[in-house]
Amino acid sequence: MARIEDIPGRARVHDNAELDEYYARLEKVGTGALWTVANEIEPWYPQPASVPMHWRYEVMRPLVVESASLVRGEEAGRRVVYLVNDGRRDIAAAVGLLYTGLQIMNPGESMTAHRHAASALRFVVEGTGAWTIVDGDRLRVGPNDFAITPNGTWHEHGNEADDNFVIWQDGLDIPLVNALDANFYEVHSDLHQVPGKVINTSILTHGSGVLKPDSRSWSKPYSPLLGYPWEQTYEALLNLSKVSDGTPYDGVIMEYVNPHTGGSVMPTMGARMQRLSPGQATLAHRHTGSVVYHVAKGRGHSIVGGQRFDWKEHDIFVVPSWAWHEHANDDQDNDACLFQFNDFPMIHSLALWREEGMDANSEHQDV
Ligand code: GTQ
Repeated sequence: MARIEDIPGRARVHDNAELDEYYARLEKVGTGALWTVANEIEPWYPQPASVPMHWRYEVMRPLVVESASLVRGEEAGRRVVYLVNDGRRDIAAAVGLLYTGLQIMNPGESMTAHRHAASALRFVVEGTGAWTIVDGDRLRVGPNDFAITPNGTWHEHGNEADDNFVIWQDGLDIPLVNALDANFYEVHSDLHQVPGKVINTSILTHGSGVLKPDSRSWSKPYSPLLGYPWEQTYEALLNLSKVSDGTPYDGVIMEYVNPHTGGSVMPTMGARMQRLSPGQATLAHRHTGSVVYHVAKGRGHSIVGGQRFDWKEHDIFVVPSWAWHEHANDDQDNDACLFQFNDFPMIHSLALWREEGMDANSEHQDV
């Protein structure tokens, strides 16, 4: 049944018996009449299948911990509880075309090396001892550190601690790469890489924050810096907070960058960290692009598409494309930090970015 919009310029053909019979003949030869679907496939504004969702860490954590004794990492490949958007069960997306999950590694455990066309990133939630090896570079990561595994890089990871497990959040563009029919997957022929002798080579080479090495040292389309430590990130936010309240919609927000170009860490996904000072509340805005948030620090709430999410440390919530959203730090004494990853680099590179903001005098957001 065509959705009729009785507006000049929109499809407004009323079906009748003659047309129905014509549509049946079109269908038989693998075709259709555009005017029966036009209003649906060309909406006035984005109509995400994804809905705003909030996953509480206190609910997820026991289930994630349970998986550590239910399945062996070696058999699971990676032991992950992934987050499913109610509107995107079909493609394993948390929002839009982004996948996310919580991965747990037992003390002393390691996973096998593999690579794929999808890009991956990690945000460490708890535990010491986590490491990854990305194209031979062994990287150590701790709580609130951010790390990347760009598409096509060999990667494997593990936990070298004796007494605690590691939980980190994975973020991947799997649904995107599958939607583009461009996914490939390979298991490393030796199951493991032989890492270089120096740990954190990429940080030592590219992570000074102010100096970049000789420009011929990097030519790949993603950041040469594989790890972004929390201490450096938080210090940058605190410093910026001394001179600015940030943007009206996000507070103090900074992007993790490719230090070689100043651009996003990977071509498909970007990541940011934002700081809301005690009691700070932002104005609502909306934009194209999908966002997965992780509460790195503090407690507060966000209103996303008219739904209120009261969040605290390690909760995850998502903002679908074009949904109004605003954030508030509900603690009057302590700051709050939200980590996010998003599909903005892709949206920008395809010239699809659009943004609208409420001004301070507007009524509260409508959906
Ligand atoms: O570590 O590359 O959560 O390939 C899901 C698929 C993590 C990974 C996931 C993956 C990975």
